[in-house]
Amino acid sequence: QHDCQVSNIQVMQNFDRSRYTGRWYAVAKKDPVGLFLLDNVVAQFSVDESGKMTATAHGRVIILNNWEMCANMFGTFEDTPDPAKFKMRYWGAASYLQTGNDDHWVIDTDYDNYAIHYSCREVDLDGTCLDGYSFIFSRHPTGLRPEDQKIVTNKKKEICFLGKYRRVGHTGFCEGS
Ligand code: FEN
Repeated sequence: QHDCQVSNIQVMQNFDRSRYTGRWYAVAKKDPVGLFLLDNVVAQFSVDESGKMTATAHGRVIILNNWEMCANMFGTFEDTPDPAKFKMRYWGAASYLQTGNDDHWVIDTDYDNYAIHYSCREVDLDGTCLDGYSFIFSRHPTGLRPEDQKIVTNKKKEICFLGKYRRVGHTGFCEGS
């Protein structure tokens, strides 16, 4: 499972969505092609009374005329036969924000410290990912614990995104939004 085939990527076994709820700070991200969130990305996952997963996320964006904004995004998740693989519909609170329908896979998490998310938007003819994005999340705004860093590095390798991540800064720009 190191051939970079999207169909061979291993996801979290026995994913427990209720343990995944709450606040996650993005500490690193691999960007997709096109518009995205720049930094200050924080996600909040919930599970409603019927068991459906939903999430909100915010992050800094720069819109036309170099205007800095905080993008407030919403996502609803459709279950699939694999408990760690979802389809996510997302949209923004503001009309200029893009909407979409992406895969949302949880690659690995210990629920209490780190999580690795993966989304491939376009699979190439050879079965590898041509356009995708990924977030490394931490429960701690200060970043990953040293003991989680090697786990995360290994998973970045397995999903073939090693070397494609950028640190996500947290300056408080989106605090209270
Ligand atoms: C995720 C998990 C929690 C819920 C959600 C997530 C995904 C968020 C996405 C955000 C996309 C943002 C875009 C911004 C945009 C995985 C964290 C929902 C996929 C597309 C601009 C920038 C500049 C401009 C217009 C719009 O549209 N940005 O002029």
